[in-house]
Amino acid sequence: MAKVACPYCYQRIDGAALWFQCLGRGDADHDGCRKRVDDARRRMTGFKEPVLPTFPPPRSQRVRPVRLAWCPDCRGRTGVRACPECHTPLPPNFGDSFSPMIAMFGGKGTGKSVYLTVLAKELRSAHLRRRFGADIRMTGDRQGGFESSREWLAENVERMFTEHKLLEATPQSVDGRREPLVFEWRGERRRWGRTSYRTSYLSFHDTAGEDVGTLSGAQDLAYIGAADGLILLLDPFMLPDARERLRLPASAIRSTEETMAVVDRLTQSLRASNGVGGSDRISKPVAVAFAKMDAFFDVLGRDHPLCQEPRRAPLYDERLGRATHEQVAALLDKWQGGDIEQHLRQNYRTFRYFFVSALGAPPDYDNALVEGGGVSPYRVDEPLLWLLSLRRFGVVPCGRAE
Ligand SMILES: Nc1nc2c(ncn2[C@@H]2O[C@H](COP(=O)(O)OP(=O)(O)O)[C@@H](O)[C@H]2O)c(=O)[nH]1
Ligand SMILES: [Mg+2]
Ligand SMILES: [Zn+2]
Ligand SMILES: [Zn+2]
Repeated sequence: MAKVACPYCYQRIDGAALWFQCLGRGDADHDGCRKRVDDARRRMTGFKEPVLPTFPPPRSQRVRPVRLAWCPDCRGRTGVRACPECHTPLPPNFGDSFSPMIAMFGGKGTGKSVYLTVLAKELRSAHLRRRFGADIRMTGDRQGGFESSREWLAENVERMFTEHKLLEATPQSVDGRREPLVFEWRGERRRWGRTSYRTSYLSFHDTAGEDVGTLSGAQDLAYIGAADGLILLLDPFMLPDARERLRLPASAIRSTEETMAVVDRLTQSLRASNGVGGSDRISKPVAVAFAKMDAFFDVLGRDHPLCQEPRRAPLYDERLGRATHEQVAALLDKWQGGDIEQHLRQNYRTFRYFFVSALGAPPDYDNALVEGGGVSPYRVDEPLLWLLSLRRFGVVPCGRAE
């Protein structure tokens, strides 16, 4: 049976044997179940609120998949599916087919929280949905029990887009960890005159990044290991040659780890969690996104192709993507980042560079404020669109924009 990664706990689970979650309705003779804290869910995902109980599918499920089940305690009917490991409710259709998961990785101070806020806001806005005719949802938009991730996002958006303040450093989670933000992207795929639907899950786990330099925790390892594709966010300010060109204030330097060390940490995590030997290259595709690139607009000059916002077509523009990759590779080479390129080539079968800026302009680093015109994200969706356009995901069409 199809093993899929749970986007909440990152365990590989059998998509055909998902559990059910009681709706607490009971029947004519029984009171409905009540909510209580689920220890497995708390331990595995950090979710602490009381929730309705979950239960395994009836035995007949093994012979013929069922969509509905009756709660063994209150006899109420339910069609809500849940992860057998962490008991988190899963979106309808989860596990029906290949449900690849995409994850994000980066060192402390790289801009992960800022990037995640901006990307999540774009994913929730209408324009990506319209552009791709896709069904994109954040889990929790139609299910209860995800208030904490929604609140996290709403607070960050308010802070950055309205109050024009940068985020405080992500606090280290005290009791377990915070739940990831999970999006479901359902796209139409047309091949040989037939239309089918493909779904991918984006699970963004905003690490505090405190354990820089170490393989931080089993959870992080499981997260990286479960992902079918990755966005690796890198801080260009940690490339010494690039930093020198920019004359940045000291307050702009937020990372402590060399870019190469972050890349190497990802490689080691992937090798460890997936058992890829040293002589094989890693097959998971990695979108290598350089963040904060607004800092280079002036250095490169506005005529530089990287500084021009591409047209938005209803597909991932493969030709433009390749050109961007080459242009970033050339910059990296100029900034003595050749070891990064070499490492990626030696360790990964599929990777591509991206030039992104979540803020769209340099902030007031000293006062942690977004400058002037406010947040105007620059090419932040491209790493994700590339991954989703790869044949193995097939969620976003790939081609050439006219
Ligand atoms: N120039 C520029 N700086 C950014 C951008 N995003 C983040 N930063 C800077 O990086 C700092 C850390 O960002 P944050 O998202 O908190 O990093 P995290 O530790 O990876 O979560 C911010 O306070 C900003 O100074 C960006 O798009 N452009
Ligand atoms: Mg953070
Ligand atoms: Zn789970
Ligand atoms: Zn019940």
